[in-house]
Amino acid sequence: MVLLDGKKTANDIKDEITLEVASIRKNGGKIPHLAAIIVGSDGASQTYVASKVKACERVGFNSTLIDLPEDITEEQLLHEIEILNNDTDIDGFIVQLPLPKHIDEQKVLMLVNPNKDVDGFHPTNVGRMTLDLPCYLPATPYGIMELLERYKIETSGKNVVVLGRSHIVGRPISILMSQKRKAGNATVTLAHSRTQNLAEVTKNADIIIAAIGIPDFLKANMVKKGVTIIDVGITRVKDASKKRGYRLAGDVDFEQVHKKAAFITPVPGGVGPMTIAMLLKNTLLASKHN
Ligand code: L34
Repeated sequence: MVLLDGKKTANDIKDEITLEVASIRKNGGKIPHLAAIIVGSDGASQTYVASKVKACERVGFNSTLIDLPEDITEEQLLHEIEILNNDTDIDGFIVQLPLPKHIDEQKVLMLVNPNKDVDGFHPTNVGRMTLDLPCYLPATPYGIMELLERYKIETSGKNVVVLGRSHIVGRPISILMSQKRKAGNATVTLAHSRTQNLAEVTKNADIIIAAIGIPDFLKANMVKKGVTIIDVGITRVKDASKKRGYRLAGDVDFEQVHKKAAFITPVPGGVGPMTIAMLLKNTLLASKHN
């Protein structure tokens, strides 16, 4: 079993970006600038956004954090987005999800200028991705592709089963891995809550990407020997024995499944750090284009 070390791979990518930023700086170019909007005080979201800001500092990017209260109106949030769209120093920005229930997520994401949409969530970028056109790829799927590529895991002609059809992971990764591209050319099955005989489907998979948000869902009897496992799940589960009062649980029962896997990502230290590294990559791209 080989552990797919997302933390190390993300650090390698950050080192590559750091070198590029140093050379941009030396040549008097524009320093990439990422902005992040966070609404409310959800603990996990605060942690992820703080990591994004810290990652910017590490590679030498400028960053701006816009921390808005839970009860902000949709109109006020839309106004903040317009400000970022019009700020010529900001190369790219994200609106951390989820948003409070009273705010229409699609309305918010659709207002983001597609050229600054480094999360790749705007319909223009989703459409361009689907049509194999240049675009910003959503960071988590992009991170998964990069991890598969850097560990030289064969995907061409392989059976890939994606668990979950979310807009930010399941749907886009199923599209990307079916495309003619690096870490692509796979035969993809997108399984979800209505899938029947799921264990039969997953047992046939060479690669399983689990992104449903149910702790320890994937068990050893659902996979074949030699499978590659990408665990996207990251749920905070109450655990009184931990200092923080919770543990981080993936969608995969790691203790069982790792014994049958050829490659597997840990949680934490797998897909999470890759998400952040690829956001930086998109921001660098944006700063070159804009
Ligand atoms: N707009 N919303 C927008 N863009 C995104 O790309 C995200 N996502 C997901 C949630 N909402 C979003 C993230 O940033 C998930 N996500 C994310 C980012 C980083 C990490 C996990 C999820 C991460 O750093 N995980 C660490 C552990 C962090 C902890 O201690 O909680 C890990 O090692 O997995």
